[in-house]
Amino acid sequence: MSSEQSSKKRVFSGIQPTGNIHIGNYLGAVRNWVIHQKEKENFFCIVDLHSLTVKQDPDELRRQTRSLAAILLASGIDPSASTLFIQSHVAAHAEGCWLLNCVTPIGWLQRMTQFKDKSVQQETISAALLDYPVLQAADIILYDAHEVPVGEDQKQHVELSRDIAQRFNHLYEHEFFVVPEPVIPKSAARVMGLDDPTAKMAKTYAHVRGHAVRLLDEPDEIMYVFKRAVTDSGREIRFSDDPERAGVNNLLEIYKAVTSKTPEEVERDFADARGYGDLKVRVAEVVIEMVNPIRERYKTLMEDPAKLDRLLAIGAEQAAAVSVPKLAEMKRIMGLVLPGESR
Ligand code: AQP
Repeated sequence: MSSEQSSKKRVFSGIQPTGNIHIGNYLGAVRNWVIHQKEKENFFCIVDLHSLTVKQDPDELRRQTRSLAAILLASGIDPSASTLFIQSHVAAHAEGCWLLNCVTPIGWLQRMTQFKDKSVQQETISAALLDYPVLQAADIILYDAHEVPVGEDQKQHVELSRDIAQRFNHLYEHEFFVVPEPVIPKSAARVMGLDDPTAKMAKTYAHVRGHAVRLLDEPDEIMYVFKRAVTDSGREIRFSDDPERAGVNNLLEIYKAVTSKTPEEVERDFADARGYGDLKVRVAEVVIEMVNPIRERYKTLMEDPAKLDRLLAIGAEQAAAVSVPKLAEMKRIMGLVLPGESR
């Protein structure tokens, strides 16, 4: 590692290779990874082990894992500035999770909102669904990450990672883990469903036409989905926290995030709009302009799967070079005998 790299803040963030990546994932997380990657030392992880917490079709999971790698690269993740890798390629994550399980009170996990939400959707709740945030804590703290750029829905999990890191440090009387901070964007931290602006846009429902704009959607589809977006019976195009006006607010938030304008500039842009129909078309246009080059680069990247695999193998090696020694030291602190250790 160069001295310039080592003085940079370390960043870790992950994304699951399941469902269709949508503009919420992009604006809430991935785009911010890309924008700040040159200023930081970054580890971006395709968290396939997290995907297994609910049942997956094995062939589909394999296909989506490689496809997500191509989407992230097409979105601007630069392998010379960021380490991009697949979680299951670095066994330290799963082992670290086990060790952290031993210091995590179960009540902390039972309180997690996502566990409560997702467990009601399952016939059988896997132990892994409850344990998910401990694996996430291992993902983050094995890299001594200072910052975790995520959408608002992941804030609670990152805060739990902080609690787990602090608990380990306290129990073993050692400032061993860096205590990470969630970094939530000012715009688009919680993009809402276009068919239901009271619920978060979610990968699980991205196959339902009208719910989400997926990053690989063609322009016609994007226009169609925006034109059908749920709004209200009014005409006023202004930001608002009135739940009745959540649909218009969501469209304005998306426009604000895509164009990086201030709320005042956004409202000024729509001062001459002829009703919500006009608003929807204009928001669709800026989103189409944003995703078109990503979709084109994605197609090119998918033509060479061997190259993608090579990049991911290099990423896994770079990630292991950081997390494997950290795991070994963690084991030593906890009293495990390391292989070949004679004392
Ligand atoms: N609607 C959203 N708005 C802003 N950010 C979002 N993120 C997810 N949804 C939104 C952020 O995207 C990153 C990757 O998310 P993930 O892989 O953990 O995805 P997830 O939470 O499984 O995906 P979804 O889309 O939320 O689907 P569901 O809930 O159906 O599983 C994270 O940083 C997340 O905050």
